[in-house]
Amino acid sequence: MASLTNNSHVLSWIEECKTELLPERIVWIDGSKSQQEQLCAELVNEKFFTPLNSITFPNSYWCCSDASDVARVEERTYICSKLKEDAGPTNNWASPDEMYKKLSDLMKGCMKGRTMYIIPYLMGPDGSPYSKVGFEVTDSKYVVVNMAIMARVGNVALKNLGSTSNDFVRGMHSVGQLDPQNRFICHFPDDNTIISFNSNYGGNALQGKKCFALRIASTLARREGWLAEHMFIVGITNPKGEKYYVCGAFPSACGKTNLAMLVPPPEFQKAGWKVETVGDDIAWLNFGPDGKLYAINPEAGFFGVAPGTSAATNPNAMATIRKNTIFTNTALDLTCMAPWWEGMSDPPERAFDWKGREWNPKNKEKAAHPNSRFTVPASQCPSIDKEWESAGGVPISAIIFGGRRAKTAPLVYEARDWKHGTYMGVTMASETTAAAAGKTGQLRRDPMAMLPFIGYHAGDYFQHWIEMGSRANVSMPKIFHVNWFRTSATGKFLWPGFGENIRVLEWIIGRINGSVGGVNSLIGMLPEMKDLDLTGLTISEEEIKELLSVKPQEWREEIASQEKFFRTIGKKLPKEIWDEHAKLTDALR
Ligand code: GTP
Ligand code: SPV
Ligand code: MN
Repeated sequence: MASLTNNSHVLSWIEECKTELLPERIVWIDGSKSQQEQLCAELVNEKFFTPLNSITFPNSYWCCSDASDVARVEERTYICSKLKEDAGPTNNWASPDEMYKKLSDLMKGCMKGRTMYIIPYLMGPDGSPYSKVGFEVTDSKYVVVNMAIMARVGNVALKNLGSTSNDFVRGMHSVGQLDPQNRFICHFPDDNTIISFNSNYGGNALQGKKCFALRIASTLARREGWLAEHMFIVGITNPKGEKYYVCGAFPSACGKTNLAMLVPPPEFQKAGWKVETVGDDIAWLNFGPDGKLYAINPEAGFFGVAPGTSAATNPNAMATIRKNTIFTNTALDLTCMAPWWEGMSDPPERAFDWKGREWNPKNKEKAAHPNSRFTVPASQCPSIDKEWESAGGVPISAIIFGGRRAKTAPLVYEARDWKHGTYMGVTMASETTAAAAGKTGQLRRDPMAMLPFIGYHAGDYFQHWIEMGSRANVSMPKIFHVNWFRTSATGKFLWPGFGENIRVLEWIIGRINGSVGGVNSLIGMLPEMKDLDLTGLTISEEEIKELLSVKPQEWREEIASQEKFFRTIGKKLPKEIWDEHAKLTDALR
């Protein structure tokens, strides 16, 4: 097949891939609708895709992955920088020479008899100075059709690269035999190269997402003076008609997609509150011409957690996924050929579970995998912001950190300044979820929700955050921390969450424009009960007090645990972070 570009850097790299992988056929992905439809039809013929009801879910498919290949694999994810010191204590490291050798031995000829698809892709809006180009060669049709939703693929990427530039990320991917023992997700930041093998799952295989837009991009961002972050981006309009764009870093499966599509309760809507979506997972933040921070969403689609998504919790997501959507590892409602998952609605009478087995409501096992996902174009979202593809990005007024914590962290609090806010991000902790392989519900440190995604030494990353603040000519966004997941003594969530989170966003906006009060606490500024609009909520005064409480004993345990974490970062932990830690320690004495 004729190549779609005459860029010699691209073509010579493709030749190397061919020589190494020995595919039988080459197909260039051009980004056309007809090619996408053709590939989906082939996946149906191969019985990998099941077409859904063509009236209620047109052009949508259900599929199941290999049962061992359902989440990101952090133990098998490597940062192969030249020096081990540059990968730091939070990443697995291997020397680039060794890892290239190991992978080339493993992958030699792995595409024999297979087709190699070449996916040129653009991360970021067409024509944006902040956008970047990557290529992924893959033998997975599933990866191709998902990448075509998640990124801007084909000719648009080639146009943005141009015919002479060598500035692109090189990505090689093969599903191999899906062998978990030889599964590798490897990043070579010194060469802008990604190689992943033996997985077909989202974050492992769709390289534009975590591999490029976070791990590789974070190394570029450090060098070039910007931030690549695991953040949603939303526009919030208040009753005065003022609009504020806000970013938020919550760990995997901790509520970014839900907040990005938030629908305020009716009274708030009537008053004029509105939330619009720019992105749900990744933000690239650059200083704009006026010195403020501007965010773009490098992605073009949502790869969202299915379980828990319903008309009550996230009506915008439910409306978004009614066409052109791929459902992976959900259940299939056989009565109407629609996807189904726990938390969506009453269980279907007859279904296939995520392993493709007959399932009915008497079955004790879950029908959908807890990390089952939908892949859908962002443009279909009813709440998509009109600026979501703006080349210059949207100006950011606040950054919100948020963890999943049963205790200790209050509903919301505000940092004193950028350094204190950076400390809040560095010391984030959250209970593990099904988005990564391993035990769930374990509290772990997850700085800036980036623990699995920082492409270099975490201490240097924290320093980079501090320096971004020092470099700013105008004031940096205010920083907040939220926790929707605090529980009562009986283990129930105290806060209703979802649409009701607008009440917390209202306080945050009020703090930005100076229209609402708060009270100083050990850990930062907190709202008092009177500062939050709680009308219409059935929640007791005791519960609110509990949600807003800062318990010195819990925070003493917290700082001891933070200190343990700081020791693992070692001497690269910025002095500013130690200083903030010392201030809190003193205050708790
Ligand atoms: P990734 O795509 O993995 O990065 O996840 P995410 O941060 O986008 O998380 P998402 O919004 O998909 O939410 C994950 C899970 O948390 C879902 O099961 C949601 O139903 C649940 N969740 C989201 N927001 C809230 C909330 O405000 N309160 C409660 N209790 N649960 C929530
Ligand atoms: C996450 O795990 O944070 C996700 C899904 O957003 S994945 O693309 O698999 O990384
Ligand atoms: Mn994510």
